[in-house]
Amino acid sequence: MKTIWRNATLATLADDRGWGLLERGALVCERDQIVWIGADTQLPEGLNAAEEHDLAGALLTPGLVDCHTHLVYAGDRAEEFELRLEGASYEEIARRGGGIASTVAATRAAGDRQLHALALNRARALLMQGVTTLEVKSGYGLSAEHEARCLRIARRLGRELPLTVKTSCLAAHALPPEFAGRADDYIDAVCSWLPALAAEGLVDAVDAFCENIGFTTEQTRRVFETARQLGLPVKLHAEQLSDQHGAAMASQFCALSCDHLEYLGSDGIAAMAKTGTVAVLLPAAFYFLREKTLPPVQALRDAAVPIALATDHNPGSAPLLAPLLVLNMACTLFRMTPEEALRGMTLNGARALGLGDRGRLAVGQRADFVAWETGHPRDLCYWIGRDPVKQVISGGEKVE
Ligand code: DI6
Ligand code: FE
Repeated sequence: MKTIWRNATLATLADDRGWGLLERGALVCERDQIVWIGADTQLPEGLNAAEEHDLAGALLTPGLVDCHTHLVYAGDRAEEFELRLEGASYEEIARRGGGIASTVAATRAAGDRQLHALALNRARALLMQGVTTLEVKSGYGLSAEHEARCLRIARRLGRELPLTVKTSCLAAHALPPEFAGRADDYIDAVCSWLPALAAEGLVDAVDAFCENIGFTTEQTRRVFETARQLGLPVKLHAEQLSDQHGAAMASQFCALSCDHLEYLGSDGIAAMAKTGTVAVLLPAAFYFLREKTLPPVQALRDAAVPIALATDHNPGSAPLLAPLLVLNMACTLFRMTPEEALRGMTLNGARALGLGDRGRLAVGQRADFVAWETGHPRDLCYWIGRDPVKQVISGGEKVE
């Protein structure tokens, strides 16, 4: 069954550079694939399409790929946000049971239905804003049982909503209270949980938080060795608050991506360039934590490291469900060009998830795209708080 989408300005991102603009363009889909793309006037005859949609001059881009989110959690940290503005330090808040630990406690205490409903609402909000591929991390369960529960919920989202969900196991996110003072024992435990989680099909990639306040490079390496034995790809929260040389270590495991990277040094950049590891930048966390050190965008460009962008949605450092705002922040805060920003949340976001079948409008690509009520793709990075989505199309079908 073929479907025609016509009378649109296509931003294909099909070439290495440029928007790949095609005015008065059209595309033809068969099931969940793009099978033809070109000028509206050149649509092949006798297509015998089941449906034809006139997009009335809308802009058409690839569906957005949000390649880094922590979507499954209960509770929020608004009180902590307020306390900090009233002068409380991060340590004081942690001593009162705040920080990641409070989200872990709230997540463990939440019922299955509630935890699922919360995540489903968040995923739906992203979908309605153009996200057709979504990565979801665990990392607020921090026990075999609770990590599995969070990953099962993430999987369910992909079955219940018309979007693709890729899961990452981030059990090595923080030290749970029952392992206080025993980080190495906790890493042993994480390594022992991974085979069963993988066998249940819950893990598309393994992630870790390599940081002063997270896990050391050596502890992270042990988690990655287990991932490698299981044939699972890895990604890493690296160099967010300090340079731990995590990106260089992760590159030894041919990591799909290294994420955050404000403190990334030249060793990490060279290593990532060699292995084709994607740099995932997260301007919302940079903004919310009021970071001062910028990620080395120009050095990443110079080394031809692909740059992706994501929301990093989480209750502690990025409580936002606004993908286009992230594009704007990447331009204003990181001085990325609008084209780099959109490529970052489409093509390069897909690469960060190991997906080569999406992120561009081209024959053979998955039929995930968004029709926007605007004339030029740079507009998506420019307006703040406007909702230009006209229609989301996922796997060749309209999202209602
Ligand atoms: N880096 C972050 O910014 C989030 N996790 C991480 O590894 C913060 C998570 C939180 O504060 O709940
Ligand atoms: Fe994160």
